Amino acid sequence: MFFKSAIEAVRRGLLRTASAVGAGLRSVLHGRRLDDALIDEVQSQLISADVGVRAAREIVDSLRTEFRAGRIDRGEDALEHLKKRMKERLAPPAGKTLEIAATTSKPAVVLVVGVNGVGKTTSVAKIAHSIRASGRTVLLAAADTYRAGAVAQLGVWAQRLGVDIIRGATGGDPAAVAFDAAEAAVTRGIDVLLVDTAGRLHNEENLMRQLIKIRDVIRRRIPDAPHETLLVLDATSGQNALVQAAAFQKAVDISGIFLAKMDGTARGGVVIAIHDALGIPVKLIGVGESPEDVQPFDADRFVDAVFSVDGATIPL
Ligand SMILES: Nc1nc2c(ncn2[C@@H]2O[C@H](COP(=O)(O)OP(=O)(O)O)[C@@H](O)[C@H]2O)c(=O)[nH]1
Ligand SMILES: [Mg+2]
Repeated sequence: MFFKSAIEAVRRGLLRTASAVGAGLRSVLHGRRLDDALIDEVQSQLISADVGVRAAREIVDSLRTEFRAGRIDRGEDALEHLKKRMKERLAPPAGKTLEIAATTSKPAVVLVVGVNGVGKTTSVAKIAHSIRASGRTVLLAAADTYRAGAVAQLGVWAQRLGVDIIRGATGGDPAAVAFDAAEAAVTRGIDVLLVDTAGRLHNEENLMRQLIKIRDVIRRRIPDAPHETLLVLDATSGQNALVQAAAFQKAVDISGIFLAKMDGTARGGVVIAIHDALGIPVKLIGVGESPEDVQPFDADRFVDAVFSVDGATIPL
């Protein structure tokens, strides 16, 4: 597989969500017989895990239908039904991996966008690490020239990971950095160019305009780029992530979501809300601060993990 992840990371990463959602539902349903009040409790559990009100209602409605039709009566069967419904809801377009895994064009370009502090730079490092681990070459472009320290932060990762980086001065033109990086990636025969960007400018309009400019400038050198435009969202920010996604989607075509900080939240159900509201696939999840702490998002595995009793039985 493209992204190798340690079993430990999976367990650790989804532990909070698993104990909140899985254990929560289990404690509500285990050994019980269904009734309307119990079904309402299931709905509250789902909403508090940030599954989203609409998704929670629809999932629970289907449970109620099964119950009223006499097809589901035991809590255990209700749990199985909930698992099945969640997996269905997360079926494609979620769960596809990065386009660059398949593309043959070289260099493949990944543009990474998102608001300040969501985890863009860390996610760039994680992707770089995975690509390196698969034996391909990486070049980083430090196109966040706005925030003091941002270029240096990516520089530290580049050094730690042993990959090259193209950078400009803080306050410099990020589009110029992106163009230089595209040029360098072509002439050096690099496999994958990862472009880190700013998350905040003087205002949102400026930010979006800058992202469009970065994209267009890369296209001058690599016409079919970017092959992937990844929006990084912070899983702990709950429904606010949806608002951000809508704004970025309007400006630049988002091809996938990198959902960072899944390890820091009991509300991993936001994956379902994002998938429902946006129809953009969640491709990767971040489960920690180290370069290894990344996993491809897989709907079945995610739901199984969330429902596992204590995180110890998460299947890989
Ligand atoms: N726990 C955890 N922390 C993360 C994850 N991704 C990023 N962070 C942390 O979030 C903070 C902001 O990350 P950064 O990459 O600088 O965000 P950026 O402003 O979007 O580039 C840093 O302290 C990171 O270590 C993650 O998946 N899990
Ligand atoms: Mg950054």
